[in-house]
Amino acid sequence: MVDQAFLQGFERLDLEERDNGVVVVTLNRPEKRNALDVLTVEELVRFFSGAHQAKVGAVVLAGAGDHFCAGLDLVEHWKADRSPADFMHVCLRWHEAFNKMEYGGVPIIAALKGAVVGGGLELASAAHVRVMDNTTYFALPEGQRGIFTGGGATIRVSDMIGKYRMIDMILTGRVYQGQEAADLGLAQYLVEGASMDRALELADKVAQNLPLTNFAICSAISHMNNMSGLDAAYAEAMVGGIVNTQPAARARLEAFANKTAARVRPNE
Ligand code: 1HE
Repeated sequence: MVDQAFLQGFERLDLEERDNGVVVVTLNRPEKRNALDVLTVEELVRFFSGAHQAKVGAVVLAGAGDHFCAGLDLVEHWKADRSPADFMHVCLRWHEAFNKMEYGGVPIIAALKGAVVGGGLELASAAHVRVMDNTTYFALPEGQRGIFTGGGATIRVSDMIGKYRMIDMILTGRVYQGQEAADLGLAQYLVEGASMDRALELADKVAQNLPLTNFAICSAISHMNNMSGLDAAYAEAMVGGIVNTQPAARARLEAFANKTAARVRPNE
């Protein structure tokens, strides 16, 4: 059961608890295409900093309306006429939110539709699983807007599609959609229906894994990717030592040994 007090008091995020501790987190400013203003980013920091402690089993991250997220709130940024130091601190709060997402240990499935652009793509890239549908399109319009990335695209988008494809996206404003986008790695799933339906199915499934196992998958792998191979192997042994001997796993292992657990079969 998710801590109910934790789910209260959010203005920009709509939070809805489902079965198995799944929480649907919806960016809720469709009239501005869910552009990321300061308050939204602060609420993302708050939610993802506390989600594990609050016993959130998995998150579906979505946007209200036709678009997932239009990126940085360009109007707020223009009106604020920020100094370099001010904007550096804005970016650091984005990183705080997105790092809490990637390293926080709670599985995040992004349900992508419509525009996933600029900071919206940076937000999506901090999720562990991305589901797109036929309305979804990806772009980095920063080059055309006279700005640069600031929310981790240089790291995570490069990681997903390769440095030179990311450079091309921001340099030329190239838009990716459909099968080509999925083939490049911008999403792991491309579905015919609504991305939300598949994201909910996936979240429900992963929320039934043991929480410590999910914590390791959604935290340790990212940390290990930042290490040398030698150090990552050592860290993997340590994490494996803890997770693979957890008492809660014994019943699952016993079910396999007793031939009552489901076997792994190819898809029909
Ligand atoms: C916004 C924003 C925004 C919409 N900041 N207000 N991101 C971009 O360059 C993408 C900018 N947005 C768009 O290209 C389009 O709005 C969309 C393709 C996402 C949607 O188009 P559409 O026709 O449905 O909506 P619209 O008429 O363009 O916008 C509707 C309203 O949302 C309008 O406000 P209104 O008060 O005039 O009704 C828009 O101003 C508002 N809106 N997008 C602020 N982004 C840490 S660095 C990250 C750097 C970046 O993210 S750069 C990429 C910025």
